[in-house]
Amino acid sequence: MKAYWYDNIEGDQRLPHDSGRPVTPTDLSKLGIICHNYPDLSSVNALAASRNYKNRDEVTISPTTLPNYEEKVKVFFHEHLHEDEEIRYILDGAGYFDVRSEGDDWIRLRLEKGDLAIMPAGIYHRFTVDDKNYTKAMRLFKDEPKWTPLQRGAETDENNFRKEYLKGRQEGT
Ligand code: KMT
Ligand code: NI
Repeated sequence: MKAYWYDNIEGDQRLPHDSGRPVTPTDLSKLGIICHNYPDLSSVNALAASRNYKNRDEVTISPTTLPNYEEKVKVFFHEHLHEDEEIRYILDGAGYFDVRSEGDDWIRLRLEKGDLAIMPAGIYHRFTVDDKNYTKAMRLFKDEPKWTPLQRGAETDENNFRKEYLKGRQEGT
């Protein structure tokens, strides 16, 4: 995993957009994000069990495996939140998760094979493949798959999961 401030330069979302300014794991933990590198599934299974995760699926994001590929790549990149914590484990390939900082700037996480990220409910984020157009990921859900993306807008700013997230970030919990 590599984390850095997004450069905010217009252009292909699949390019690195690395400003050259790094973000530390401590910065990420203040946002409620936890990252691990797990070379095999046994560690993922242990983590999922310890957090009471009951469901998972796998998605291969590539032009040959995902219908309407280009459309989906755009949709994943719309800024959104979920009302549930999400765990993503990269099984193969790589991808970028962009998350909003406290000051509402973008931080980019590059996740490669074996990288796992836990993102809190209510954090604004977006996802993209890189220029190799290949991300195979496991998506883990606490209960029923409830990972509906809620696109950012006036309504999501008032969402209770969003408010809880901001409260926790404030208190450092
Ligand atoms: C999300 O929540 O944005 C996603 O799950 C993106 C696809 S999984 C790599
Ligand atoms: Ni999401």
